[in-house]
Amino acid sequence: MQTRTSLRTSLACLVFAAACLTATGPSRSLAASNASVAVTIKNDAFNPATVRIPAGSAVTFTNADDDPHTVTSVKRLFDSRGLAQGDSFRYVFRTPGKYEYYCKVHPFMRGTIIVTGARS
Ligand SMILES: [Cu+2]
Repeated sequence: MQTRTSLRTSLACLVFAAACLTATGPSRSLAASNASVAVTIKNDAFNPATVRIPAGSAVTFTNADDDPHTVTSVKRLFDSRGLAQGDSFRYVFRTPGKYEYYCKVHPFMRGTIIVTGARS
């Protein structure tokens, strides 16, 4: 019984050490590329209106209004189509650049995603 407990303790230490190594190791850029950012659509506005993310990140837009909204790229790179209240649209931005978008129902609603290059 005592042996089993100490084995479990050392196992926990191993897992913990592995977690630490992962956090501080070369996986930092991997974590960045897996980043996920949330934009909330509320009171006829995208919040935050400007988001800055490293390439490869996903942005999830969620409509919190009871009005329908869309998340539509000015350059037609993506289009959520109509989002009802509670609906989400997720898009992965793989290429650095400036992505402007708006809502087709309310064209005054505007937002920008700035995608930066991979960190060095
Ligand atoms: Cu709208």
